[in-house]
Amino acid sequence: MGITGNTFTRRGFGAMLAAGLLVTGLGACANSDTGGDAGTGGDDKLVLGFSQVGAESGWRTANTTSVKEAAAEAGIELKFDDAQQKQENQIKAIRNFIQQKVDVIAFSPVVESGWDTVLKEAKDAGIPVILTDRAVDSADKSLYKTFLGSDFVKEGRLAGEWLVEETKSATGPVNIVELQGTTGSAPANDRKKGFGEAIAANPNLKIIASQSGDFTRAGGKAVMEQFLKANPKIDVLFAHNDDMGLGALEAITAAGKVPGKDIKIITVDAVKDGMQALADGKFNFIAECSPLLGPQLMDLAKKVHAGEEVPPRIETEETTFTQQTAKEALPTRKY
Ligand code: GZL
Repeated sequence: MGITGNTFTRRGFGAMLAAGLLVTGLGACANSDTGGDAGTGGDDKLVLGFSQVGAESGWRTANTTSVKEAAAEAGIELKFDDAQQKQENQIKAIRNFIQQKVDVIAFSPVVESGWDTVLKEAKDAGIPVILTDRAVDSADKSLYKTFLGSDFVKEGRLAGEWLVEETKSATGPVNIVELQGTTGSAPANDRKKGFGEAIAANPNLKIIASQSGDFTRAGGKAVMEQFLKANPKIDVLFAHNDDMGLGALEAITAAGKVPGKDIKIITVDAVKDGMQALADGKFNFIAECSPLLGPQLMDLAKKVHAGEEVPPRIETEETTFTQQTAKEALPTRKY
């Protein structure tokens, strides 16, 4: 049966893996003795291997909670791995899931490229793969069954469109600095694309600096400190997620500037801390990116395991928030 329903992080992974492989080996024999399908738990539970990006942001924490709670609710045995934002750890975890003969593999690819080899291994092992949250750039669409997540280009575009409207009466240059997400990741690539296309509508809007803060608060603070030192006139910050925006708040305040007024701040996600900053007037606009993918993922896992056809792409419903609508939404916010 293998490591049943336990979650394990990278730190304890080695010992757990050794123990797990031993138990799995025995379990596999037991499974083959019982004639059960490879990978199904002793009580015929669907076994889902999930490789998570890491724990880099409030969004990721909420996403992990959604996946774990939904697996428990669905009676699915979840094998969960935290890759600590390293692609090599995700590849190792996927290979471990293949070795354990799980029924379905799902993962949020930390970056878009470099997955074809391991996804081919899963396909050759007859294990269907579901992409959640982030996408891959594989040309071979047969390597995974479906993608469940957001339209990141749209999120960037909505952020840019708000700024175009907000600055339509500007008579001079509006200097923008951009905190990008993890280099090479789908959300970073696509949010940058959508935002850049939208602000082209107003020639006064100029991105004067753009650098990755890796989706973390510490990264956002460190890069914003550099931006502030190098650029005397910054009018707007576009951060690819709330957490980098929250880190940047510290740098902006330390530089004696008023966030939300001297420097307008636009972010993506709409997690609770970001919504609080928006309601408090420190942020100016947030494009939502829902982390609550767990229930849909479990439904998809059951369908692909049963061999049912599923749509190639399933996008989540999302909205945007201003300072006023954030105040209204906060009391009932789920994450
Ligand atoms: C987006 C997700 C991003 C979030 C960040 O779907 O991949 O990663 O926007 C998170 O907060 O770190």
